[in-house]
Amino acid sequence: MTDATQLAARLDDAVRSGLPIPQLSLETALSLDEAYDVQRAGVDLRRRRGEQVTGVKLGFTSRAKAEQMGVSDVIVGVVTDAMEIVDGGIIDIARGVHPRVEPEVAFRLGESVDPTDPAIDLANAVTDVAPALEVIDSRYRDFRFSLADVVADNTSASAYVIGPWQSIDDARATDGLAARAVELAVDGVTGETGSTEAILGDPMAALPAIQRMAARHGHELPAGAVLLAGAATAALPLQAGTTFTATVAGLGAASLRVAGGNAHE
Ligand code: OOG
Ligand code: MG
Repeated sequence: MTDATQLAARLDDAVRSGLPIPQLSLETALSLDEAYDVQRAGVDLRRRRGEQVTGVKLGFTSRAKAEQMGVSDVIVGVVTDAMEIVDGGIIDIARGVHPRVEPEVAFRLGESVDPTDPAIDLANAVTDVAPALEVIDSRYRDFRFSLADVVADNTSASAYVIGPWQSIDDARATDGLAARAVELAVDGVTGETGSTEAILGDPMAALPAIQRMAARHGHELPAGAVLLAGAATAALPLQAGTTFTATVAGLGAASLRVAGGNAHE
């Protein structure tokens, strides 16, 4: 077994047990490229269990998020069908370590794209856009990590909810996607507010970033893939018995009901 496979197995055990582990970087010097190898090995484990990759996600596209977590670089991770929850669906937090939720913007690809092809502009392959919620759940104790740690941990990806899709052309025709108000509400009460501008100045800017990162780190971008552009506000801890709703002005809302007892940490 390679180191990457071993490290990925430790993270995968933490996902499945809900029990946090110490940061890998405390014991193993991990470069960013090695961290992406660990991420890939973890996704391979999921694939072998029958999960299918549904898309990719960007992390730390917003300054509020980067400051919340004390890091400064954009990162990319992978989402699978096992992480997808229908809009208005239920998540059981008893399964998680210390899950948090954040409001996002999601894109959908109408055709498959080779990110390494310099002639391709990923934005031209996007057909739809939607409001979304992402559940992040670091497998590290106290939700603390270095950039390499969080990359190895598949960027804390845990679950996601996509609200109603609408045509990207229609959505952009009315005022573009930048500077749209974003709200994360808890049982209908405003929790966090922000703007889509927090996502690299304009969520459309997430697309070249995804293309660049996917090319560099070997992520695939097939037709139908979901692209999560990153959070527009800081994340809130999931609480059992509550409903979280992300609303993006002009795009609508995505919501998630939280069931279960306490998370593990
Ligand atoms: C890493 C994931 C960051 C985002 O939208 O910025 C992320 C984390 O905060 O644990 O998903
Ligand atoms: Mg996110």
